[in-house]
Amino acid sequence: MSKAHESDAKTKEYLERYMEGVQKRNPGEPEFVQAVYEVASSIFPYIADKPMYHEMQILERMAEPERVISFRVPWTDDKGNIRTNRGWRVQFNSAIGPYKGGIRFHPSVNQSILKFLGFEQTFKNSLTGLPMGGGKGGANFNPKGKSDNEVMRFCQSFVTELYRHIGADTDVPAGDIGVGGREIGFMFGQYKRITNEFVGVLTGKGMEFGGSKMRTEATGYGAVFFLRNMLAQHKDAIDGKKVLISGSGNVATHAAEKCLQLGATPITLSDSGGFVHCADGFTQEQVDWIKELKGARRGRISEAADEFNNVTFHEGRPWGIEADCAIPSATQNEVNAEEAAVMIKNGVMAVAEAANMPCEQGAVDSFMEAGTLFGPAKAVNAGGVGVSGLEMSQNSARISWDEDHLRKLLEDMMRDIHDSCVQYGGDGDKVNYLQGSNIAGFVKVADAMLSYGHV
Ligand code: NDP
Ligand code: 2IT
Repeated sequence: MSKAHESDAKTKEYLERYMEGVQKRNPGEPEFVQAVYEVASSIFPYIADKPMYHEMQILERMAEPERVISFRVPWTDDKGNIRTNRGWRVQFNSAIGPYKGGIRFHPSVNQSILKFLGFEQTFKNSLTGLPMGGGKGGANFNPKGKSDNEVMRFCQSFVTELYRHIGADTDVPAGDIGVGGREIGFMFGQYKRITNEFVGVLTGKGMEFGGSKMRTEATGYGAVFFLRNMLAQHKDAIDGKKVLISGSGNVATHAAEKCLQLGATPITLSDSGGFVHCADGFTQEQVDWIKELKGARRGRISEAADEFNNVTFHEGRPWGIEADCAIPSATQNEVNAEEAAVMIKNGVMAVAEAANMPCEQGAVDSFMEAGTLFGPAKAVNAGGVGVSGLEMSQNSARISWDEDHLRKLLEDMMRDIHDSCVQYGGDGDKVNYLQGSNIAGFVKVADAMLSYGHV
């Protein structure tokens, strides 16, 4: 066996042994194990000749959250019934800054999902270049069908426990699925009331109380900037590309909007009931209508097909429609290996993950094997938390920057993240963004952990 083969075999053996340990220590947490595998499979080859990271057990420590807080959230519905949900905050890694990451309200939320999201967030936040650690929180609360007052009472009860664990220099939550401007307002109001402090403890706030311009748009816009940068790196352009988008929430609608601004054609959007297809490409007016439908009106995406003659509704997911690019923007594991094969066959040449871990491992493997340009979530959707970091800076300095300045900072940040991926993943015709983003995110956190000793 040659020296190179021997070392590859050893790396594979280390990875397998490591994953056995992760699996054993986290029973019943498949999403978390999936997220750790995705990162570890890039990092083990990278650290094969860097014994310090092994000796200091950096990857073992990184896969263990610093703290998981789980708590009861009692609230009263409009009929006077007492309801009980479970809330969590996973404070994953504070090596490079206060814990930072969103809060998700969805009936599917559990510890595995929040640990996967908190783990991913650690590397994503590192990629932004800003001093933010990784965290995530949420509750198995279903906001669908609840009145504004019910949502307010839930948010107040949630923060009545959460407030003691967060703080502007400790842990700064934001939105995620099911948590937008309305929920952040209720949570910030309750935090301020309990603590008697007006500080930047949450991001995604309203403009009247310390929010940042461009935060609402940042994730979707940033994802499309990243897609444009991937295409440009490979001597192609986004202009004229037909794009499949899933989801119809904050991320998906702003991704569609930025596609339109850059000359691309978004042809699908979806929700948990199915997808809508517009072969002509959605117009800005249609995207605005869908924003309102899925935002303030809290309706179903199928209603778009009733409203517009050139829009059709279909059950299932949009991945069977022919297109050039795809931006999955709904939720985790929404693209499987079979769907990836269909997309590849149909000519999809670039996939940018705007949701967190939307592609199953089998789908990721298929895209990598087929040579599809594949932008992983931690790089593609980092613009959201990136502008959250800028909201924290503005809050600390008690200033607010104008929209043009923030738009430029977002665009520059997405370019720098792209360049970091190229630096660590780019020795061939095609950049390996998976490897690039994992290694670039890892190095800063790992080196900070090395400096701290055994903590
Ligand atoms: P929203 O709550 O605004 O929208 C979520 C969208 O995804 C809705 O269309 C929803 O449909 C759909 N969806 C949610 N769960 C499922 C499911 N199980 N199956 C099918 N469709 C589903 O969330 P965001 O747009 O904020 O978040 C979307 C993704 O982007 C998530 O993965 C999130 O973690 C990620 N993300 C968000 C950031 C942000 O700044 N908001 C930043 C970085 C990543 P329905 O209405 O039927 O529930
Ligand atoms: O997944 C994510 O990066 C987010 N939901 C945004 C987190 C944030 O703190 O803005």
